[in-house]
Amino acid sequence: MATVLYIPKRLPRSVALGNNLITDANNGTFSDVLSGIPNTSPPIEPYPGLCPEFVYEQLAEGGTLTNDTYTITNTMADNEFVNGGYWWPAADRTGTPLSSMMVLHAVYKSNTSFFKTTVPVDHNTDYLFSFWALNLIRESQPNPTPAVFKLRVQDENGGFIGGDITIPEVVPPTATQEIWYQCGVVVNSGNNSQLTLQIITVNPADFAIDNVCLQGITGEPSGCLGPFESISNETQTEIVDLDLVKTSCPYTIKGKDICYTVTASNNSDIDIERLLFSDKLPDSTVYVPYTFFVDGESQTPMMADNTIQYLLNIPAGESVEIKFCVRVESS
Ligand SMILES: [Ca+2]
Repeated sequence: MATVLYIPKRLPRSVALGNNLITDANNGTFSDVLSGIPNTSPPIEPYPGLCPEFVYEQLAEGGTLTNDTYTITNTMADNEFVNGGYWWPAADRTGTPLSSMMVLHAVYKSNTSFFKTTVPVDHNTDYLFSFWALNLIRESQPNPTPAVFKLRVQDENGGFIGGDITIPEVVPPTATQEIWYQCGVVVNSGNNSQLTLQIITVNPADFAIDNVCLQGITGEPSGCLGPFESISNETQTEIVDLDLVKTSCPYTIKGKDICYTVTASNNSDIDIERLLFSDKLPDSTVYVPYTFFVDGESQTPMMADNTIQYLLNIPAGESVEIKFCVRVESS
């Protein structure tokens, strides 16, 4: 039987990051909007064109957002969503009312772009695109959903470069407190002198984002994209070295089920947390419920577009074994 080997996505272990090249939305910080006025937002869309696929809505004092809208505000606290226990109260990434954030009520709208910006770049250079995200939905709510993002890249002529790039970090609904997570992915500029970047929300979710950033990275040439450790400060990041090996076992085919074993090895000396395992299932197959195991423990993966997804924690130098089965659909 065929053994599928995934070529590991390798990035330098340690790289230096340049300045933020994004200038829209006040360098991706939203910090020039209504500083000092909590729980409200401007009556007029402050950054026209930034979020073309959602309707801008003013957040009035004590008010909430209607479906499929977004707003720019410095705090999300004293309103019906928060007071009703659906959303976390939240301040922007700086934790002060002196800067704002983008808040999206997107729980009824998935696979939609919500942040679009065009940035000048150097040719054939690796860039780290990153942003901070907070899942507004409390885990105690019915069907809390993780926020999952992709990055869409267009060249200077408007042509799309490859497919949407899944951002490895998934932002889960949280149980005891609101949490901002930094998310991002590395892209190479190729022969382009500018790139148009869009963040896509994949799952239905309500979330806030802040501090959107595109930074050149220097270090060993990688020319690729892949998982990396969240940045701990503005200038340095650690990037992990990860191997993925996937096999299908010829002895576990029962009827029309095919079972896979995936081993993810963390070859670095950094513990990996919340790494998104993502595997698109073969055509004409579906995931067999209750067959997903991580290191022998039954777990429930996420499914989107027939892609199986699960968040992994892999200590430094260790491996995690994932098993699951798919069923060939009868034609
Ligand atoms: Ca901000």
